Amino acid sequence: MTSTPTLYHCPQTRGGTTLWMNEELGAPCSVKLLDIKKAEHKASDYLAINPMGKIPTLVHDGVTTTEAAAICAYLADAFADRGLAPSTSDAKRGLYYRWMFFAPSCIEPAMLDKFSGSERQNPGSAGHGRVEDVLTSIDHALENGPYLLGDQFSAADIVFGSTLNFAMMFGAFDKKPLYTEYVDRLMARPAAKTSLEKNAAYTAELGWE
Ligand SMILES: N[C@@H](CCC(=O)N[C@@H](CS)C(=O)NCC(=O)O)C(=O)O
Repeated sequence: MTSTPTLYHCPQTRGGTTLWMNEELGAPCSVKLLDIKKAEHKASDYLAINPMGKIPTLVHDGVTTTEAAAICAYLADAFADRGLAPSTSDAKRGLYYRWMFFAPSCIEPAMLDKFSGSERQNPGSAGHGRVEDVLTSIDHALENGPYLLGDQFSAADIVFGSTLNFAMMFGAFDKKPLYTEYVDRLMARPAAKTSLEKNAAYTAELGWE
């Protein structure tokens, strides 16, 4: 590790997932706050590193990583001594990747389908298929808890849990006890609480309240 990673963040965005990840690691990243309400994420200097103009973004040693799941996966490996990812020689690494990437590739689009109330014309051609199959898969992921990897908490829980939490918070998915108990377990973690407190402080700093 040759330099401090910079995490571009804004409260009330998916940046909350990566802020929580940063806290689980002992806050090794320098957080750079962007005000989405002032369109700072669409300024030319930010678009130069992330042409999507979206938050979060991580810059480390001159390399830019975008996508909350990719940032969490990258940070888990960059700070491997914190034990938030199974090692590359551990077969559980497959399970870790599976649920880490299931969140943005299946849970998120299923959540959007539920929001829009629109069924896919051809679920076979959509990567996330049918919403009911995504929900069945979430049950399958959680049934051998307390975490996705059993007893081992990992960065996959941060990504998967944050996405599931959003889906319930915004009313896309029903608050089934299996889901709420899992999310409550995650949110009780000291790092999750600290990230929420920091987000509240950032919100005040931006003058949003
Ligand atoms: N695929 C991205 C999505 C990031 C994203 O959509 N961020 C939203 C906030 S939650 C954003 O920056 N929206 C501002 C915009 O698109 O103008 C990820 O997973 O990180």
